Amino acid sequence: MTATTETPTSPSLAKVEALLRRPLLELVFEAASVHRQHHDPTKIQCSQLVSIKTGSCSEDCGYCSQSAHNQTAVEREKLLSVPRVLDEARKAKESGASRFCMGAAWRGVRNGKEFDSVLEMVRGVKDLGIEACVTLGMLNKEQADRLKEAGLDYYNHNLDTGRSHYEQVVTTRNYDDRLDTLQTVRDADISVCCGGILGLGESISVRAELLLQLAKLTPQPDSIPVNRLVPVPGTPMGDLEEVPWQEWVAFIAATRILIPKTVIRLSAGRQEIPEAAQAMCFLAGANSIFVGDKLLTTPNPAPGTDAALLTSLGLSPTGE
Ligand code: SAM
Ligand code: DTB
Ligand code: SF4
Repeated sequence: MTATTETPTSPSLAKVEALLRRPLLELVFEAASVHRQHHDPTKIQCSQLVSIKTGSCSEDCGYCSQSAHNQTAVEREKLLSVPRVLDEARKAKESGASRFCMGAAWRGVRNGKEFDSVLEMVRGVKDLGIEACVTLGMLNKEQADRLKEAGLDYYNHNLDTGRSHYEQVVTTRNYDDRLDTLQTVRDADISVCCGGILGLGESISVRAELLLQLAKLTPQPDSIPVNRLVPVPGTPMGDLEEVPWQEWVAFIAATRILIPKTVIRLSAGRQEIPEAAQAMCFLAGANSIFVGDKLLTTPNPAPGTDAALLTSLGLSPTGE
């Protein structure tokens, strides 16, 4: 094989873009077939999020309610206490979540009391018998090793968009910073959760770049959250045009075809699309959601509404 030979995991950018532009139902049909070869199509993995440290982040991400560069209604809060977080984790487990994800509005991890508390939170979540995930920004090898030692299962660190569009979204870090952190996480033998956001003013070609980048990560991400921008007043991206749900479905379907084994999370933005559109996302290969009525700072569908939706579609949470 030559270096230019295509493999199922490294098509050309043009091929990925063509996939995203295929007639939607054709694309979904193929994705649904691939999905069934690798996953139980009746199961949905449910993760619950909590913001353990909210607001006043030094990064300038144009979509984010928590950046100190953006004037939003989000009030800054210091790191939540360990007992408070573990109480939330207990409730999440009781309501059926199999993973508890803790997010901090940090540029990166700094050694000290706060990181020690996060390690204690990870240990506490693991003691409850559910999976633990954190998203803390950049981190170094020693910090990744300490998280692994505490029992961390997943580290979430998103690429957000294609490389060529990155500077339009954030300027206080670059794409390679993100890739370096992902490598550090992988080297520590922690599962990688890495995805992006649709609706940051990107073209279909930029979406293809993101997807190709995700497909090229070695190994491919264990989990891929696909967010649809939740527009936040006071952010530079707060009044961008909404992404039609059909494009969310197409991105999920193309992800399923190119990265067959990953778990695809229908993430932020679910509340804003019709339930029938969510059903199509599940058909196209999405097999994970965030549950609980709040994401980090923005609303998510109510637990009762989600439970009814899953039941009506013949889906059930993994572990049931
Ligand atoms: N500070 C850490 C970082 O950026 O990696 C962790 C927290 S950050 C809020 C986690 C992810 O949430 C971001 O990478 C982004 O993909 C997603 N996110 C943040 N604000 C969003 C919004 N308004 N709509 C959709 N996704 C959003
Ligand atoms: C991810 O990809 N989506 C989650 C999680 N990883 C941390 C965050 C969504 C945030 C949505 C905006 C908010 O609630 O502030
Ligand atoms: Fe900070 Fe993360 Fe928000 Fe960017 S996305 S401003 S790094 S909290």
